[in-house]
Amino acid sequence: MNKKVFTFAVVGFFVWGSFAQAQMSSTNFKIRWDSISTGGSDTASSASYLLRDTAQTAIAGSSTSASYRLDQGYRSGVDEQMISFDVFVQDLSLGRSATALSGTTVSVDTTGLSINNYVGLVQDVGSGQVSMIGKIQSIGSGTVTVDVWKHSGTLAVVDGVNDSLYPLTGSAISFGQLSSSSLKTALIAFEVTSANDNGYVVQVYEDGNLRSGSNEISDVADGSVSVGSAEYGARSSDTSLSDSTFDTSDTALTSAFQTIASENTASFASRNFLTLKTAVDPIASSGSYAHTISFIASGNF
Ligand SMILES: [Ca+2]
Ligand SMILES: [Ca+2]
Ligand SMILES: [Ca+2]
Repeated sequence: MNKKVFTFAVVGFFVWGSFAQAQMSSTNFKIRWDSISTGGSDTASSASYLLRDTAQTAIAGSSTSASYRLDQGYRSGVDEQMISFDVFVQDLSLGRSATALSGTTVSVDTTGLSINNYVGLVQDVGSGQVSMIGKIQSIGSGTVTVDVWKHSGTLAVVDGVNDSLYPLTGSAISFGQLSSSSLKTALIAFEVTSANDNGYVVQVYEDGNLRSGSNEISDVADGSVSVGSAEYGARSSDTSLSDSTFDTSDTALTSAFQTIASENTASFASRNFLTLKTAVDPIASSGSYAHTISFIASGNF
């Protein structure tokens, strides 16, 4: 049986802005504008522009003391953040067996885990796996509790057999050795906060096929990366994509931008993940296969 060594480099693009001042938020909600305008529009837009205009309130402007600054009036002083984007990569070397799941609490070895780490919980690791991601809110004795699970419509079930929790704290993915009798998977998660009224889109592209010299692992073409076939592709947790097939099929990564997640409204801490899948056949050439995947988040205007 041929064994193949695969390594991947994954590069995330980060877009940052400063947070708005005039807002109230908690863990569960954010009020983006919390005063009443005397006129204007929240959502004036054309094909190219978005404008939040207002007729000014009677008492408006800025006043300061030694310790405080007060900006009065509807949207006064707002330095609006438009979009933030973070990418979280599964560290395959730090997986640990998950033995039970109750709501958002997983029974697991907590060694090396920290509050605010993003984690992936994977039921039945391999070709039929069911995955979900969350952000650790608390750590107990042999348990971690996440804020909320994001999945692709199916909640993972943990029976303690072949179920694992992985920190999403990697920067590159190393699948290790592949064989024609199994396939390997890896999660790349991302979180977007977008103030755009029309939401955002996340796209992916590759710098070329998964390759070792002149040898390549074929892009999946039949909608499913299968054990024993030399195929490589990915599936998104976003199940309602209108302009790609990542929501319904294992889909090839290409050098063109392809949509893997989107929202059509302003979104706060919106999460999704891509599941990479790779398999080899018995006659594939041995080697160290690699490529680079890039992600970009853009606002919809
Ligand atoms: Ca299981
Ligand atoms: Ca490709
Ligand atoms: Ca196939």
